[in-house]
Amino acid sequence: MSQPNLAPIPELYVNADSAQKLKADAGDMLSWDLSARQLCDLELLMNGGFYPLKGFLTQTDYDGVVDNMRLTSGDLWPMPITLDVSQDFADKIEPGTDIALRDQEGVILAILSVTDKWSPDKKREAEKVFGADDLAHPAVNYLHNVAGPVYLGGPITGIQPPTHYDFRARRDTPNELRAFFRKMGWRRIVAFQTRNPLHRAHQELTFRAAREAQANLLIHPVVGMTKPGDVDHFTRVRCYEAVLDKYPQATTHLSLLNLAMRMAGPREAVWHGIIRRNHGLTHMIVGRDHAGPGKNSQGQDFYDPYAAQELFREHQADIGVEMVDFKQMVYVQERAQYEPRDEVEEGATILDISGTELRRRLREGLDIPEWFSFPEVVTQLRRTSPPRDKQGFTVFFTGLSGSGKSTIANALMVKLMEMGGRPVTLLDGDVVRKHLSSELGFSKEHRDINIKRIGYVASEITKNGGIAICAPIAPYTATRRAVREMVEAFGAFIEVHVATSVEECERRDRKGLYKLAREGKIKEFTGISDPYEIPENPELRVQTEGVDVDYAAQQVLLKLEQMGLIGLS
Ligand code: PPS
Repeated sequence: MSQPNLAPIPELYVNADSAQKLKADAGDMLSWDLSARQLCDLELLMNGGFYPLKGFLTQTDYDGVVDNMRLTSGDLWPMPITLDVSQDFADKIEPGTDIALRDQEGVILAILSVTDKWSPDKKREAEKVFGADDLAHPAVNYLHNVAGPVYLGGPITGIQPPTHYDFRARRDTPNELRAFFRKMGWRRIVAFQTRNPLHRAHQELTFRAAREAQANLLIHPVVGMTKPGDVDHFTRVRCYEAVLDKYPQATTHLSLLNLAMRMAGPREAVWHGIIRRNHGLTHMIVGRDHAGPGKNSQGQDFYDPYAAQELFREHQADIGVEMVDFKQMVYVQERAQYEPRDEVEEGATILDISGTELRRRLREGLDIPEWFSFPEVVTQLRRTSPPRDKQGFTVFFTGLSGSGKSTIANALMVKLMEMGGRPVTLLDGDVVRKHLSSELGFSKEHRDINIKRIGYVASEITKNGGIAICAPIAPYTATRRAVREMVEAFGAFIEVHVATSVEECERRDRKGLYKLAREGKIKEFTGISDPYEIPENPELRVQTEGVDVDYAAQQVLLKLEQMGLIGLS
């Protein structure tokens, strides 16, 4: 196991001449525009990273993977790699059809020869693969709220890899890495999988792990998709590059992996192992709570912290990669060095900074000591994480028509502008409908499009350090959640439920719309003839009955202050 066969691994690409011809043929085929996650999956399918898969899973392979992590061939494979599509698209496809798979710019990357089409039981997939049908799990949320309802399966013919403009020199296919290892004479190589910046403790533990295994080290961070809220990969790669210098020369290599993680803990660890074997690695570091998704909706861990190591150990022979135990390294003040926690005597002073504490210090611009991280890494993190009161954010008001959203939103906007510092944009329901969504009506589908447009604009404003104030009705929980995710990739999202009752809105009837709705002259009117799903956990709920607007706006300001988003500076 520890002497790898570094011969090339099969890829799914055709040669350049055939690719040219296929590309021309594919122009006439029905085509599917791949999502960001599907694009990551396709790249690893085509370049052999997902060997032995030859395409998106067929239904029988899918069933085997979901039930017992086995393909019909008997090979171990823990993660469903499926092509989810919309019902509309699926209705146009019959097994036997070839479809063109395109990237987000429309470039044809591959052809999928569809052999299978089915509507999966998503609840079963969630329970079996991710351990619970709980939306707090990012992959379960993706499964229910992002992925399409129908899966297409079949073999892939690869035409060209997706193009990456960033960090090209640091991206390697499995065969490129294998060639590199052959050239360098590396035969025992430990992989370190990560989605976080590396600090001194990580550098120490990876270095030790490689030395103990008498192996070289490959820092193999995921740059495809990681857990929502993670540090973006641009920042992380700059951090990894800074840490690379801290290893003895020519022992360690950095390569970026365009994987879309699922945060599936034990199954994910096994999957990561197989992917590393395909990249020519012999060992992999598996730590406590490997690829853990955090807490479930009951506030408990999704997986036992050692379940990933256990499952990996159980399948180690099939994976073909040896697990290297993760030694927790701690800083011992008396000796001013890192040591494995289990070797430190009682009474010694151990220093540590948790992830939460680190984020707090970055947010508040506080000191991050050199024993904890390398100054170059801290500089990079500070560049992308300015203190909270300098970051962009979105305040998202939701409530019935006439509940007072726009009035409070306007008051809030003026108060924030008075404070200065960041640009403020108000995306009011009526204004958005006039300028961005004038062609839309009030069906569920149209409302969702409208809200997602608002979410997109708000996320761009947030990304660029501004304040977006949104004030649509936004009656559906799932759509509000989708907007939250879009925004939270770049900054804070504060959902404010303006909780005026329908009776009170109707009594006020400022625009005379409730009267018309009662008379049936306006159809699908929220609260009267159309649903409004009350937010369960908004950051703030404001009452407007018997309260003046100034007070309501003040409550929002206090909340923003409490969250550190506005301050005295
Ligand atoms: S949604 O559901 O979020 O897309 O709605 P939104 O864009 O915020 O709606 C903006 C205003 O449209 C008026 N209006 C209606 N509201 C609800 N249902 C129906 N059928 C409807 N038809 C027109 C209403 O005045 C909303 O403005 P506000 O500011 O909420 O009173």
